[in-house]
Amino acid sequence: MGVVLAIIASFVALTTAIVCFMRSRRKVRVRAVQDSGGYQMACITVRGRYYPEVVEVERGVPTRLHFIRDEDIECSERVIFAGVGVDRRLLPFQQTTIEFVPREEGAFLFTCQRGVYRGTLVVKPPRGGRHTLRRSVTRPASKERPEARD
Ligand SMILES: [Cu+2]
Repeated sequence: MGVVLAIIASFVALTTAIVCFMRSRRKVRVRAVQDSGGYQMACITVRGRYYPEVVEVERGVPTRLHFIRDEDIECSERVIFAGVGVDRRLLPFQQTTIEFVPREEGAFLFTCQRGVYRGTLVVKPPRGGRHTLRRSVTRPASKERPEARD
């Protein structure tokens, strides 16, 4: 009986450990928001890592990423967006704004100079573009035949 309880207890402990580990590995993802100047913007805190780690932006929209470097360890001195052609110095305990226009869709890694801190810039299709076009094409057809699936 004691052995069975011990097995159950260790199973529960192991499951809890796995769940905690998975949770800690889960990446925090945000979508850039529109600022008053017509830019899409997101704030990224730099302290031991990038937070959030995944930033979604829309292709073709001028972008401002505000990096708030909340530390002075050498590791996070630069942020490099290899796919976007951005390499910038981040001053300690200050906000550095990086501006660019994402031209290509896809996922682009951004890292510190040694690749220890890693984030992902996800460039998505413009919201008004492709979707609107697709909808305007399918709408008249589905009106004629309401039972048709699109
Ligand atoms: Cu580093």
